[in-house]
Amino acid sequence: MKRYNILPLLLASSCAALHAANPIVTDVFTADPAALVHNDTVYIYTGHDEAPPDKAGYVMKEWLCFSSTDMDTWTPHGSPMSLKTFPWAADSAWAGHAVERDGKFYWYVPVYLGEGKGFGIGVGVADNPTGPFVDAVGGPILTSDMTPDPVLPNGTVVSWDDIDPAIFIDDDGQAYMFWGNYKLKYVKLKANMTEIEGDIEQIDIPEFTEAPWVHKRGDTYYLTYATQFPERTAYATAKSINGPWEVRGIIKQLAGNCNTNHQAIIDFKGRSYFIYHNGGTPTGGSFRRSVCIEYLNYNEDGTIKEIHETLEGVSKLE
Ligand code: FUB
Repeated sequence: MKRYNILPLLLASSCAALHAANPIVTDVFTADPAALVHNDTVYIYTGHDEAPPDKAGYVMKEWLCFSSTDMDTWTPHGSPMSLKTFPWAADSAWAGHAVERDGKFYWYVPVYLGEGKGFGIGVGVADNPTGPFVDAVGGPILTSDMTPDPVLPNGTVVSWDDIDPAIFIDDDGQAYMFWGNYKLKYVKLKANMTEIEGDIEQIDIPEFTEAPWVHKRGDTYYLTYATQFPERTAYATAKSINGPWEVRGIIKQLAGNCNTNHQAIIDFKGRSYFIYHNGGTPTGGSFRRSVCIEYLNYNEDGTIKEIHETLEGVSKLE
């Protein structure tokens, strides 16, 4: 497989590259992928970067959905959820995560709540994976005042710490929400999936930045996350969802032309996939991102092999 660090230059200099599998969508900017497998179909839920090329900041007002049965052809399903779905949200349709439970689809998203209120997490609900989703609660299920704002070594107060929800449903049916920026937190969800239950716990992961994702393989829990800034992807493992988590190292280096990485991990038809974003289109960048896919492979001892960004991405499934 080809490896690269300067994807935009490669794309700009090669017509063939424009037809490569990565990024998987090139007519709109897609960021912060979450993925869900349902009825032999992969659904990818993304944010929608709409910043103009000269703007150094996110412009994100809605979320997008795409599906595929072969990991190659991606069908767009438009925007099944946006800031308008949550009238109490002020701005910032950032990184969400959709899951299925008892025939309903729940899409958890962080949004900016307004001046002095930081970020909170809302949840949309739908009867099918492509929506349309409606506000399940009529307000956030988690607000910034439920957690202390972390303070960076330089004194900056992280008012945006309540972002990037990742949902994990354990084998016993208990659902958990992990989230955070700078400090990682988790809490149980009630069976209705729209209320938190019990205490919010903090997990001390050195150099945790954001973008948690939890999955399980055998009896091992894997927590992948963005570390440092610009971001690499690292992971930790545990034998219980409540930890302790052992940091296992970096599995993916910096994203091409982008300071964030935001991964999702799924198994589909016998292979594991690592879904992330970079700034890999000719006019892309940190605020104009694009979703890509690579294989995720494990060593025999269960550790994750290093992942490299490629233009080819993954093969079409027959
Ligand atoms: O897209 C906005 C923010 O950038 C997300 O919430 C983070 O994960 C990072 O990708």
